[in-house]
Amino acid sequence: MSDRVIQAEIIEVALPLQHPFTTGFGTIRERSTLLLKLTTAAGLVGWGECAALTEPIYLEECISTCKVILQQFLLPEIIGQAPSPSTFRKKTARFKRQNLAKFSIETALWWIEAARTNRSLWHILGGKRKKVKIGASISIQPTVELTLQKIQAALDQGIQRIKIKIQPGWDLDVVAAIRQQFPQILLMVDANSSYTLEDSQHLQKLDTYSLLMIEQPLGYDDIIDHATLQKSLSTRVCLDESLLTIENVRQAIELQACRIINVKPARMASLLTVQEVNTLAKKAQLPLWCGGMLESDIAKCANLAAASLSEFSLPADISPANTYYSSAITHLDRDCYSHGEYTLRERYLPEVNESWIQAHTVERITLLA
Ligand code: OSB
Ligand code: MG
Repeated sequence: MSDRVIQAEIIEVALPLQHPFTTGFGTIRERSTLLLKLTTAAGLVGWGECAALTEPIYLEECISTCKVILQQFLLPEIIGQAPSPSTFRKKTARFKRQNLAKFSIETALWWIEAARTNRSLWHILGGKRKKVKIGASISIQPTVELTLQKIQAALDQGIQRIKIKIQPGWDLDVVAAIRQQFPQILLMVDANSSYTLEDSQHLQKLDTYSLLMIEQPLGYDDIIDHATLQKSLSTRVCLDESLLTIENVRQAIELQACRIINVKPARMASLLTVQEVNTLAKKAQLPLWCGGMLESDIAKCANLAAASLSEFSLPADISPANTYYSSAITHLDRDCYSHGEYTLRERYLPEVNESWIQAHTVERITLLA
């Protein structure tokens, strides 16, 4: 690409979250997200999204730190230039982590390339899957009864895998109740780092419920204790928070710290890294699936691209917008979603509703070449 980026806009938008979302790391009451709009000299536009939450409770990045990192360090590397995603990854490798912020720019660069060639993000990434099945991620509810109702509602909408959030005090009883009412469903739990190795015996009790996996039970930056825990469980451990780089993934595989991986493209900083994870997972015969962060449609397009790769065999946390929000930025769901799955066409980029963005904007920062 020789078409230079001449303008970058960081747009903080308040997403219309319908219900608080409670997990082992805390409660998300309001969800803002950072959208990134890049414009080239030829007038092409690329959209990206930084999935950081308002507070640094999932990983260390949050909306306010990402604004600073984008303005001071990452965007100056591309403004006035025409980098490819791989040049961008190389140029910014010296900045430690900042994966969610980096990913927003990389997505926008892929988006520009998709717009230039009139293809979809998943098509330019080389994904072969034509359909992506989705699962539901059900946050910690006030009661078991409400959890059962939410699961029934998701199943009624064609969703084929249920994930519930667990934490100490909200685990065995709720799982037992779900299994009693829904003996056959694909069921998994996500602890978001709320246990320690001392809870091993307690977590072993989950082994009797035929769970698809237990996601991130231990420390958010741990691999070693997860390897110890995995040896004591028949349920597969899945890592999320701990895997930020291709080296993390290789080490987790070598240490047998997990038997499934939740790939969040934003957490890995790059769709190129996601491709590399796909290659490693294929060699190790480790199933992958695409996770989510309550993102808007912009990030969902990048996540769908990841989920189209060969090893992403399990349902994704890529929910239709109305699962969490009262309205959406594009018509992605109308165009591609039906009854528990997305259909991936070769030529499709959603049109971004800029008046929706305008109406939900909290702050807009413009950088010019
Ligand atoms: O751990 O997968 C997680 C949401 C925010 C932060 C972390 C996680 C989640 C979810 C929601 O589980 C998944 C989704 O976007 O549907
Ligand atoms: Mg998770």
